[in-house]
Amino acid sequence: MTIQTVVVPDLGGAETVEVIELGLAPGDSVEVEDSLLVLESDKATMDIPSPATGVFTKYLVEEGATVSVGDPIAEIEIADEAAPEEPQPAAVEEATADEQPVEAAVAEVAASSPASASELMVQVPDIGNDDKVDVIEICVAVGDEVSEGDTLVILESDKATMDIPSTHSGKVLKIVVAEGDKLGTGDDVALFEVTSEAAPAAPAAAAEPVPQAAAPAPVAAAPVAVATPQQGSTATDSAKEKTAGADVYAGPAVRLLARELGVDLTQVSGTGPKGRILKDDVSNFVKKVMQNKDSAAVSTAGGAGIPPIPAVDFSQFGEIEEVKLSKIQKLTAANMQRNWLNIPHVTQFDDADITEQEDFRKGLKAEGEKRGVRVTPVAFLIKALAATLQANPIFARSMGADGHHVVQKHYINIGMAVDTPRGLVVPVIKDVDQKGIWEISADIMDLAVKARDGKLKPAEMQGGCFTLSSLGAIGGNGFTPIVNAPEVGILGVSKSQIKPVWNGSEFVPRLMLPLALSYDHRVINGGDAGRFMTHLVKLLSDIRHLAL
Ligand code: CAO
Repeated sequence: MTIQTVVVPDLGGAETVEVIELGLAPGDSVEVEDSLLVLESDKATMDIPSPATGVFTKYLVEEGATVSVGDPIAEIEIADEAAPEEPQPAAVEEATADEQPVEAAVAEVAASSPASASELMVQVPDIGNDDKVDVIEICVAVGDEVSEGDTLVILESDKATMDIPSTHSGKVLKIVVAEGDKLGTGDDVALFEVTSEAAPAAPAAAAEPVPQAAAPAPVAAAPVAVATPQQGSTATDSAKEKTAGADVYAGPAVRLLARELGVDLTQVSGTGPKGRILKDDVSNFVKKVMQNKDSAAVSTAGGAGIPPIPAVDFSQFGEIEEVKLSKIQKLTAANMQRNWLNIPHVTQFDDADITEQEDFRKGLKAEGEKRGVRVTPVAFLIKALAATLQANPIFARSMGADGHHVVQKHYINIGMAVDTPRGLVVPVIKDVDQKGIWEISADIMDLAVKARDGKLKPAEMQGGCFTLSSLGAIGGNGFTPIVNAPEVGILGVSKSQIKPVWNGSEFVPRLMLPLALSYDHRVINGGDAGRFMTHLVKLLSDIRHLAL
């Protein structure tokens, strides 16, 4: 085994840098290219990768120390066959001699292919890698005036994130790459109208050289640079808005982790020096998101820019206890929030005169007892809803997922909200249009019992076209139900009451049933809802129409 000392590599122009992150513990295994520590200048942050596979032994610096090129920073133990033949300093020299500031490389390549006397095509410099790498961010837009050194695009390989800076000041005429494209050394990036004094043919001196992500050297692999927030990024505000991620202050290892986990780094708060995002910040962000997802039912986190509801310590006001939510309650809360936020709701109200219907229903009591079926107003509501849906099929539609089409259902299945000790469930009565009041009443009883006993099968809660939520047995004058997406309509029914109704010559006592129809205004217009409600009220007020 050989102990190998890792030294600070060429810093691409910076004289000294600060040690800002020491992430390994003695005994940690490292693969070649794994990040050993992170250095930071006032322009860039650099992951220092391990030059070989082995075991990390110790750091030779402390966090916060200032180091310069050639300073020993860490030791790793590597198998003898993996040790480089050359002693380390030579290897470093070799590595740094091979390195070339990116800007100079860009200038050279660009100078070789000017598009016209004042136009310049900026190309990818030697990225020390034969493979093409991903364009992860475009940091400028056509028409932007950019200054020399501004980041044009950010490339990312599985080892490094690289800012490709502009070699000249000027105006962006054309961007010839898109996010997700793969680029290699010498590929075109953007066409410029050059306004800087330096002619394209004369490569500009590298004013702010950015260290190049070169191929790993035997001992001191080239650092990988990432712009700090203060760095050059002086592209126009419009470009910044489009590419907010370009302003994110994070090292390549963190960016890679974020990309692997699908984390948008602009959403992550950095806890490192100067707000730098650390791996822990990304992990904590993911944990928080997963916890919110898990308990989405009670999420108080703000979504879509909505400020979160502040957490309050209620115990300061008196005795409290935490009551766990059931799975159904959590699901219901998540679904309600989803439906409320996604659907533009409108609720329309009316009263149906059910005086005669109630007389008829009460007259069915004796036969119902013989049949073992209890007929409640809910059975008439469901029967009337089926006929109303047939007459107004727009309410049996669902919005297509792409927003470009709706789905028209040619079956009539009606969901019925059931209040249970574990929470709200919605079993579905199938093919209601083909059933009579007795059959519907039997279905209501059967499904309500199963719902309260927690014995509903998933298939019994699927396939609804429309939902009925009846609070009639409980009470209330009215409420605005939330649409049960992907359905587009729901009827809320409150408690019937005797009310004085003007019959043209006098007030007469009538049994009035309060109805509230909520609908998805993306699919249903007020006129559609008005026709639906009028039809329903007519059927409920004179159930003879149901037989027609
Ligand atoms: N007005 C006045 N009385 C009504 C009524 C109304 N709109 N609807 C039902 N009733 C009466 C019935 O006449 C019956 O009384 P009688 O036995 O004296 O005739 C009694 O209430 C029946 O109540 P029920 O609840 O046992 O049966 P139901 O068929 O009316 O309702 C069901 C079944 C499953 C819809 C209901 O039990 C239920 O769970 N409702 C709650 C739905 C809910 O929670 N909605 C909110 C969802 S959003 O949070």
